[in-house]
Amino acid sequence: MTEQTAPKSPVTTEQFTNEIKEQLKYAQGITVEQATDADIYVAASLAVRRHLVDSWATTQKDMVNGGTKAVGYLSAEFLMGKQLRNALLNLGMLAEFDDAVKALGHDPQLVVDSEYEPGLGNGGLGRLAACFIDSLASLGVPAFGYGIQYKYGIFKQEFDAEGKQVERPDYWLANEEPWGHIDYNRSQKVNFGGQVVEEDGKKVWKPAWSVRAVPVDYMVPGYKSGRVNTLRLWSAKSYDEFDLLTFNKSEYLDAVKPQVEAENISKILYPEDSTPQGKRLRLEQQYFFVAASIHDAIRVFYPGQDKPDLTTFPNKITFQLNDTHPVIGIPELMRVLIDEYGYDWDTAWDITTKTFNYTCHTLLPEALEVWPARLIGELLPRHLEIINEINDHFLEELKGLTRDKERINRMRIVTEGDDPQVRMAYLATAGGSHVNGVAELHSQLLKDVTLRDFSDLFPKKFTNVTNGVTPRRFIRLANPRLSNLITEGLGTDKWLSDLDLLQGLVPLADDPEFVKKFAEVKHANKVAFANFAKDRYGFEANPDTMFNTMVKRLHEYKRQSLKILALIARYAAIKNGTINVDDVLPRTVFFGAKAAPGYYMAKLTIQLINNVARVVNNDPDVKGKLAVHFPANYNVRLAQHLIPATELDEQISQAGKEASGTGNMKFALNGALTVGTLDGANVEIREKVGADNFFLFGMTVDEVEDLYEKGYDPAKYYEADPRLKMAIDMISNGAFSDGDRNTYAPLVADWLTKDYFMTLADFTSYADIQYEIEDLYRDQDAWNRKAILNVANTGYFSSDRSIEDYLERIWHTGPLA
Ligand code: 26W
Repeated sequence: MTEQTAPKSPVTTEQFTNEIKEQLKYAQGITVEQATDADIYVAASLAVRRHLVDSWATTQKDMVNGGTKAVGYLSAEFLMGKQLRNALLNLGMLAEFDDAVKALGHDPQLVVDSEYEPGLGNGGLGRLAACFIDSLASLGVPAFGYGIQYKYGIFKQEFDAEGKQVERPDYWLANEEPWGHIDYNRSQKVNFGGQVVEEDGKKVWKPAWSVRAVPVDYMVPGYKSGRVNTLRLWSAKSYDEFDLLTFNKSEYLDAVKPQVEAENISKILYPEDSTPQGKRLRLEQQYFFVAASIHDAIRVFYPGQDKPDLTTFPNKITFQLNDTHPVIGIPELMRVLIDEYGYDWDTAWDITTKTFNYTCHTLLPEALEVWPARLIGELLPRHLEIINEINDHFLEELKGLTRDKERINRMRIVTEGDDPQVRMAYLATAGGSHVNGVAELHSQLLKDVTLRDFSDLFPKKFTNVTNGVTPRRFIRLANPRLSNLITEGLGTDKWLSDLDLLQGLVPLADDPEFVKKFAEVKHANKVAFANFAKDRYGFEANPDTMFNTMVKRLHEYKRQSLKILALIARYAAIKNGTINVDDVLPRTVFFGAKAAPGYYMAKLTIQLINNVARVVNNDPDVKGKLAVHFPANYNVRLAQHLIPATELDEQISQAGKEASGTGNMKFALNGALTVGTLDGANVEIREKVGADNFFLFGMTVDEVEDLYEKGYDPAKYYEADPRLKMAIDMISNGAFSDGDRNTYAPLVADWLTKDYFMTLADFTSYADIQYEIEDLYRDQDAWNRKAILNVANTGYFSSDRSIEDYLERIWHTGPLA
């Protein structure tokens, strides 16, 4: 007997079928006979939404009337993934949906597939925000996600005939979008530019132009909590519909110019992941959504009050800054309190520092945002004044804490000189109560290196919250076969809201019957992925080979090149007989990665991977032994298909560079083994699953540091390992560029002379561990046993646990009564 605690559907199949028909008829004006899959998708979504509305309203009412502090998660990115099945799961309506859609003569899978995935994020940081709002709702904590409804999300990736990345616009809003509710009556005015003048001894900002921020609300249903929170994404609209005066002069394009410019603000998501461009429009975006959100929170929590007592603001809401992107919120709240509500500096500062907290998501120095003061002054002159004043007060405070002048100087929020810069991470650290990193190692490095001066003087501000992922989307929805097996093994489905229960699977790793079932699930997932890939991308993947995956943004520090070099070395070894063909363990390698459009080396690496795939897959000498596939446009949907089918997962960044990683958690929870370095959350994953159940290789953070100090010479490693030499020589000799020796010359030159992330230094240990991996894989029972132990021991990486840590360590609030 298995205990079923999943929510019970509020409707029967028959009722739901009728609701879909109603929507088709009254909202869409379409008959059942005319309806396409996409029409059914819209109708079903609208029908599902109606079942959430009551809980949504109660949640908001209880939030405002009750005494529970809410969380405002401020994030420039929310990478939500598709909505329909997630809502169905949380309502307990998955089966009713399938049956209703079939009754209407459609295939449920095709209906679900017609949803267009909103790509409102770049990668880890955006997806984490989506997992967090799912967990907040599931834990019943009142929360708002606040962000931007970009008209164009992350670009659609295609490959041209040469294997180069081509970016295409992702105009997701050109499709029917039943989830967002646009609420013109709750819009906010956001001002820009102009000057600050003094009137009656008071500073008054006289802005030059304004934009209307219109909220688009998405319901965020909790799993089993009965709560529905709000994701409020702001869309920019112009106030000047158009300028009649200009229009009369029949200069039509000039007439609509202000409108076009205002609406540009929410037009496109910046595709740079880690290298800030310092672009004016990006700062406009940041201020736009943060200013609208702060005003919105005041409206929500002090309804109808002209003179609210904002000293209570930090008891109403706590704002989490998702990286530095929303940090302009700190001077904005100061400005609102001082200029709009008349508080003095100290009171305003007290309220502000109690309200904000900051999460850092990187270790790369170049990823820490720094804005030229000049630019801030042009766009937000009053904010620049306030930032300078914060800087002055802060320097005074520091003088009381230390006599070390150099240290004080290093900690300046605004740098000195002709072209002063505002360091947003420092502003966030000074202007909030807590700073956290996203994995143990990362938080430690923040304290020891990146924000060392701050952690020395304000040790209590610093804490860690290790990332997590939502088990609803990434196990239950992505991997129903494994979910059913887990429920069967544990005798309950409670694990979906208490992921530590997975521990109960530990003894089953030694139960041959369970191991067999687990192996069957994995194989079925591989077959399913092969079918999906054939259908969607047109390639054949053999499910009887090892499925080995590396999916993440393309970045040098993540070291896709380490994987590709090892792969080429293996290919060469098979071809020239260094390894006997019969001894080769058949492997299928999958890559998924987008590169920032301006990131030359990353794009060249993509081209190399595609061309290695072309050569390898067409070479009869390695047929059946080695295959490489690079499906374009890796996104949440592809993740949901590929992760459950993966057996070996790659987390091979240079130690000390990946803040956490969250893909690593998704893979372990879906029963893949990881080959990885001691970096980010890999460290904790390995601790939880046990060193025997994780393939560790490469240098540690300290070893990396030592090698830099000693002076790193990558060419030495090239000479020392013939496998590496062979791989690099093949690339330079044109083996993957039809004989052209120039194509990859920049990559080769970089490896041999700079190799900033020490790919070559880690090559030997990476190539060697492959033998261990393959030996284990030959013993399928032993492999699966370890895979089960990975599933059983990674319940800690539920985003529910991350949110509980935030509640306890940072937010000091909890579920609604
Ligand atoms: C353009 C400026 C910029 C700077 C930094 C854009 C984006 C960033 C992000 C911080 C990059 C990012 O997504 N970081 C990732 O955050 C994940 C969630 O915490 C971690 O798991 C990843 O290790 C980290 O790279």
